[in-house]
Amino acid sequence: MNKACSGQISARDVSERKEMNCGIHGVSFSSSATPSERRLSALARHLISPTESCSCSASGVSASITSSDVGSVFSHVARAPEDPILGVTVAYNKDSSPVKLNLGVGAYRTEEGKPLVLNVVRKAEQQLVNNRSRVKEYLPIVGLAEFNKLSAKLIFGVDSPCIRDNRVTTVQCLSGTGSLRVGGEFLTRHYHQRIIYIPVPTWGNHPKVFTLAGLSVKSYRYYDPITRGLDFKGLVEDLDSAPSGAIVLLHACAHNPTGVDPSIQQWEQIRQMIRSKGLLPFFDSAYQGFASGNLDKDAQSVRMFVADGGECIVAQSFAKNMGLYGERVGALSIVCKTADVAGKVESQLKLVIRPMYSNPPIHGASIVAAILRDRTLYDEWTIELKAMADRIISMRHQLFNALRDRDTPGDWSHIIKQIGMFTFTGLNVRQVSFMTREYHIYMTADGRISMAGLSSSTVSHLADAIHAAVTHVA
Ligand code: KET
Repeated sequence: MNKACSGQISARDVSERKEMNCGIHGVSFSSSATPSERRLSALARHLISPTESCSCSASGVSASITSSDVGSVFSHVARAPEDPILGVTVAYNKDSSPVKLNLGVGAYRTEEGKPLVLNVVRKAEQQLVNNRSRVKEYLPIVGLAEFNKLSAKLIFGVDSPCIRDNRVTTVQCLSGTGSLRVGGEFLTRHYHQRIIYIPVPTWGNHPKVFTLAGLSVKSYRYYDPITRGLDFKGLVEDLDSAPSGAIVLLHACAHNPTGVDPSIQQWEQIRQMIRSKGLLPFFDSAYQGFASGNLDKDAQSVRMFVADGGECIVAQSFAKNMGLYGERVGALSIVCKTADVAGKVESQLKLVIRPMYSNPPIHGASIVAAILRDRTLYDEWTIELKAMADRIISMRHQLFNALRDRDTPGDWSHIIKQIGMFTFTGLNVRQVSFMTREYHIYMTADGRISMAGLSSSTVSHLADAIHAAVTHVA
């Protein structure tokens, strides 16, 4: 079956396909095109991309017209493939096997394999319900003011110079994805350079979000599959040859999907290079607290770029670290040189948001604000967050030990070296589909597994599957 039809796209495919989908070759926009022309053109390419709009009937992906379609003005609409990450859950839900295991989406599960609502979230929600003075009025376009202030303090630090000098604007957005999209659209409208560099590999939605926001996506080397570590030399070379002013997307911590982060010394070198070349850093912070278990430590990369007085952009998500996935709560911060510029930037962010979704939802932001404002709840949150991070680390050790006990061919030490929610196993697309077919284990086709979906009772099943895959499938 065509991989694209199954929604399974490997890291290699992603890097090969970047030329088609991400504006690397031949699809760069001419600088004279208007933002809306660029967006429309990007959207058209996105929709007709040959690998994504295939017509193989075996997979049910077909543009052919059946009798019941006749007469519909939409009969020409081709069935789109499932999302490479969220589609894994769709396939998992259809599987009736009692041993099935979903290690696809990055969503935390308990030892019992159940989704977790943090205790502190339940307490905050109870407070909200008990408070009869709360109403359901629209929030302002930029969201809940207190949430914005507290989110900025969380990522930049309570004593951050950018907060003290009032030169950061923070707006509540629809989780991490919405923050990236609003940031992308703002840059398309108001920044002189439309090129954004994203790492290879990266979260699969990045190229789509930025392309549809009107930016032209290029890539920089990040991961070395041989060492299963950072390709620092490649990263430096690629950023060094980036045009002046180019935007650089950086994962603040717990890089997805590789689980490989630069060291502090490497971050410092990256910072110096970005500043000396006048590049614009755009941080995606979706896992603050999940890398080390410590919120401040996981914000260090971002804070280095704020401490030097330069400008940067940060998209924050509370999906993972507060377990608020479905509440869609996040924030976009733009750190500027002066308070005056920050004020003007905020006025333009409102013009991006208003026609997009008018204003953000109130509930999730109220939960976050209730937790961040109250010392006791905040402390409870950090304990629960650390427990989630620790359980994931324990899963890494259990899986590593299980493979060692089985004498599984290969070096699996990266399982315990990588950090954050995911292990980038190095399993290829054939081995992944073998594990799904034979063991009912679901994961993304690039070999990424969500360690948060694993528990002590399922480790041996996964280890058996990996062992069989590397032994029998090349
Ligand atoms: N950035 C990164 C790096 C990321 O991994 C995710 C989600 C997001 C942003 C967006 O999260 P949001 O829920 O919009 O706050 N990643 C997981 C879920 C997904 O793909 O939507 C994942 O990789 O499984």
